[in-house]
Amino acid sequence: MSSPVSYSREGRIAIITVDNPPVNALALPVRAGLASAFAQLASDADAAGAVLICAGRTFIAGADITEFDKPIEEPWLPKVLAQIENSNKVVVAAIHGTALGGGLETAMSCHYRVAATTAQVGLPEVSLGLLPGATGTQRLPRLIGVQAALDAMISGRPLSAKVAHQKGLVDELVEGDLKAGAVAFAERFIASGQTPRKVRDIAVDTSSLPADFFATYRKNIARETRGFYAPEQIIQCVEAAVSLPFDEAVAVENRLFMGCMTSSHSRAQRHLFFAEREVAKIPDVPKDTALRPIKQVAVVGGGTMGGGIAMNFANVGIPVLLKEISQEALDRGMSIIRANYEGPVKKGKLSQEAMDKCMSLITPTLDYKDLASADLVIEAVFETMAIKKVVFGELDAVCKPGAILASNTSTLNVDEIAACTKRPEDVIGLHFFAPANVMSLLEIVRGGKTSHEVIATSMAMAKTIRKMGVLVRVCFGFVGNRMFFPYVREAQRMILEGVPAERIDRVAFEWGMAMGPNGVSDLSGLDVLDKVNKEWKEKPADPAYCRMIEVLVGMGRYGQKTGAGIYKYEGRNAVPDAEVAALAKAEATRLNVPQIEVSDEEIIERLLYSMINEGALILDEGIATRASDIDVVFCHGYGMPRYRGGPMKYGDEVGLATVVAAMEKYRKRYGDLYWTPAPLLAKLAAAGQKFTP
Ligand code: T1G
Repeated sequence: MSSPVSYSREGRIAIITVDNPPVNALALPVRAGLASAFAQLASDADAAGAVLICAGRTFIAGADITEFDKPIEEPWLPKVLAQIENSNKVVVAAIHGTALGGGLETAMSCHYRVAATTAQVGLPEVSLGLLPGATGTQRLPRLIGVQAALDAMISGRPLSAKVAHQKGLVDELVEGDLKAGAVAFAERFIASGQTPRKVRDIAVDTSSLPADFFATYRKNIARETRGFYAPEQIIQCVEAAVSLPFDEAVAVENRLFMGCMTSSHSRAQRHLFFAEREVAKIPDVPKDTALRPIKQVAVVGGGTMGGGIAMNFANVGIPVLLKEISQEALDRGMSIIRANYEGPVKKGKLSQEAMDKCMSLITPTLDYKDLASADLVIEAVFETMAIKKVVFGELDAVCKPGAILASNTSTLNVDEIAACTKRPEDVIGLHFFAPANVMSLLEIVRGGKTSHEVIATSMAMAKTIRKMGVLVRVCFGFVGNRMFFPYVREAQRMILEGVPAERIDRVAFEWGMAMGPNGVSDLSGLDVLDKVNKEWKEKPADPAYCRMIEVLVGMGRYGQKTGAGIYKYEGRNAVPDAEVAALAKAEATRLNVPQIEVSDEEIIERLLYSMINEGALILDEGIATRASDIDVVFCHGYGMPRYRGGPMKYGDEVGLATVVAAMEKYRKRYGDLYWTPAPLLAKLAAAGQKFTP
C-alpha cells in the first residue's frame, strides 16, 4: 500500500505532503511516512529546505484517536517531531483547515509556520481527557507565552490564523496559493543565510509571571474544570516548561500524558467524541436522502420554550414566525425573547446590532393563516394532548404541502399527535431542552409514519441550529426523560427513607452531576413533574412513587418558581427545609416505608443503576439506536459530566456484572418492580460484554 506521505521537490525546496483522509490524522503509516520523508530530505543534496503540507481539507488534525486503546507502535510521534526539528535544512509548515493536537505539535516542530488566513490552530486534547503529549505543552509556551498557552490548552479552543500570527505562533499569513507562499517563505529564509531556529531553543518568557501565577491560575479554572483530571496535568507540564530544561520537561509531559491516556476520564471523553458523530448515522435512513429546504420557520406558543426555540432559528439567520392566541400572550412572548438577548448584550457577549438583527427575524402573529408559507412549524404549547391535537388540526388545515409539522412535546405520543393530521408522514417530535436557546440537546422523535425525508431534514436542521440532534422513537418520555424518571424516583424514595435531600444532591454533585436530582426537580418545577406522573398511563403501581412531589405540589410548593419546593429558596440559594424532612417522615410512616441508613455508594448505585437499567430497556425496545446515543443525550441535556461518558459508558466502566449484582441486592429489598435487570443488561453482564464498543 502506498505511503500517505509523499516527497517531491520544487527547485531546491522539498515538498513533503501528507494525504490521509479525512483529516490527515497521524496514524502509524503517517508517522512512518514522515520519518522516511525527512530522512530523504536529509540525504537529498539538491534540497536546501522543505515545506510540510497536507492534501485534502485540512492540515493534520491530530493523532489518530482510534489508536489510543491499542499498544503504541513506533515511531512514537515525539520521536518523529524531534527528527523534523533537528533537520539542518529549514522546514516550513504550510497550514490550512484545522491544525489541531498532534497536527499543531507537528507544525511547531517545524522551524517556521505559514498559514492560510482561514486556518485555525489549537490543542484540544483536554476535550479528550488528554494533554498535548507530543511536546505541545513545551513548545506552545515558548511561542506564545505561558498564559496564552495555558488558556489555549485548558479551554481546548482553537485560535484563528490571524490571532496565531499576532501571538507569534504563525510566522506568516498566506492569501491564495498556500504552497507557493510556503515555498517563497523557505526560499527567502535560505537566501538570508540564517540558521533555522528550533522552537525548543526559545526560552520560556517568565518575566511577566507573578510568583503565585500557577496557584492563581488553578483557582481561576477550578469551577469550569471541576472533577476533570487532565487540566491539572496540563498545568504541571507547563510548570515543568518554566522550571526544567526542555528534555527533562518533555519526560514529565510523557509521564503525565500516559496517566491521562489510561484514565477512565479519557476513555469516557474519547467515547463521546465518536458517539457525537455516530448519532448522525441512522441505519435505515440513507445518507443521500433528499432534504427539504427550511427557509421559513414558525413556532406556535410563545412561552419560555417557544421563545427559546424561535431564537435558535433567528440566531442562524432563518426568519421565524411566533404565533400566540392573544396579543397579551404574544407581547409577553416577544418580551421573553428580547430579555434573553439583552442579557448577553449587557455582558458584552452579543452586539446590539446582532441582537437587533435576530429580533428583526422574529415576526409575531395571531393568525394561523400566516403559517401557510412555513417550511417547518414547531408546536410548543401546553403539555396536554388535547391542546396539541387542536393545534395540529389547525396546522393541518393551513400549512402548505410538504411543511414539516413538529411538536416540542417532552413525553407525549407523537404518533397520536400525527394521527390527527392527514399527513402523519410529515409529523415529527423536536424535543428541545430548557432553556431551549441554550441547551445543546435536541431529541428528534420519529413517529411510526414519519418519512425518511422529514427525519433527514430534521437531523440536518439540528446541525444548522447548532444542536446535538439524537433520533429516538416514541415511548413515554422518549430517552432522556424516561431515564430521568427512575433517577428522580430513587431520590424521592430515599427522602422517604430518611436520607436528607441535600445529602443525596451533594453525593450526586460530587460524582459529577451539574446539580443533584432534588435541585433539578425544584428547578424543573415539581408541578411539571407531578403533571407528567399523572399523565403517565403506565405509572408504576406504587403508592410511594414520587410521593413527596405530590405532597409538596399539594401545598403549592412547586420549587424555585414558588420560592419553596424540596428546598426553601433565598433567591436562587437552596436551603434544606426541616419541614420537608418532617413531612417525609410522616408520609413514610403512613406508607409503611422503613427508615434506613444509606451509604454514599448506595446513593450513587440507586441513582445511576436504575437509569442504566432503563437505558437497557430502551435499547431492548429499539427506542434508541445505540447505547452511545443515550450517552450523548445525558451529556448534552442532563448535566452529566463528559468524564463519565454518559450512563451506559459509566455502566461499562463499573462493569455490567457489578451493576447486576447491585441490582439483585436492591431487588431483594424492594422487589421486582424496579430492580429486575433488563434482558439486554442481564445478557451482556452474563457474557462479560459491554453496552459500548
Ligand atoms: N482521529 C481519528 N479520526 C478522526 C479524528 C482523529 N483525530 N478527527 C476526526 N476524525 C474522524 C471523525 O471521527 C469523522 O469520522 C471524520 O474524521 C470527520 O470528522 C499526540 C494526543 C478535525 C475539526 O481532537 O475536532 O493529537 O464519522 O465529523 O466536523 O498531543 O474532526 O466520518 O467516520 O468531526 O469537519 C487531537 C479531533 C487528537 C481533533 C473536523 N485532535 N477532530 O471536524 O468532521 S489527540 C483532535 C475534530 C492528539 C497529541 C494528541 C474534527 C475536525 P466519520 P468530523 P468536521
